[in-house]
Amino acid sequence: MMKLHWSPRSPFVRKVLIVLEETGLAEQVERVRSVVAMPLPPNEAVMADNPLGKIPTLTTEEGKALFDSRVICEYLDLRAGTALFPSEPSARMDHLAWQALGDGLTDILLLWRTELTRETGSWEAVTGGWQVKVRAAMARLEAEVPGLTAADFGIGHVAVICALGQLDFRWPDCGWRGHFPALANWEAEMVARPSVDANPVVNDQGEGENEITLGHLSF
Ligand SMILES: N[C@@H](CCC(=O)N[C@@H](CS)C(=O)NCC(=O)O)C(=O)O
Repeated sequence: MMKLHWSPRSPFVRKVLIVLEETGLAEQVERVRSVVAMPLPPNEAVMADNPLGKIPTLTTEEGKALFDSRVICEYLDLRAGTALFPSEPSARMDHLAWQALGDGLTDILLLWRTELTRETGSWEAVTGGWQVKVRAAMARLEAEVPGLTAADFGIGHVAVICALGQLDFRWPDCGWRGHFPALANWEAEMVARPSVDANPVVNDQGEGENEITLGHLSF
């Protein structure tokens, strides 16, 4: 069995879970619930497999530890012989670019949330910059919808879905759908896909903690 350090709250783990479903490899992975967060001391069990202490981290049957989500997803795609990372150069670059945009947006959302929980208050100059970048990233995604719609399902779609899922999870009232209607329609189609539907974000800890971020992100 492969082993996956995972959490049902993590957008980057969610990429791997969707890819496991798409590749038919889900049954070959033992999931280990691993709690990590930037303000917490590094998780020793994760550190034993990944010196960066981040999830997802996957260990193969041969004991090789793979990270990060991009590497794990490509490994699973290669192993299964699927084409979530297409080999045709133009389609491949499209998907890698969408993945970079989706992952980059997710990175900002995770950092922002961490900054908002800082006891001494958040660094307004930094969060102000993130606000501008999140708006710009969402506008770019709205413009990418025709391309996303025309392309075969792949890693780019997975990364963008997980970024939007993180936005909904931590900023449920930000109202992005009203500002980016094409993206909202596209996302509604994507969440009906069985691999995505089977892997929603689940908050298994921290009831009520969303209140921390309400009102800080707007479009
Ligand atoms: N680039 C990484 C990012 C992974 C990441 O940031 N994971 C978060 C959880 S969603 C994490 O492990 N945070 C704890 C930390 O950064 O110490 C990937 O694609 O897997």
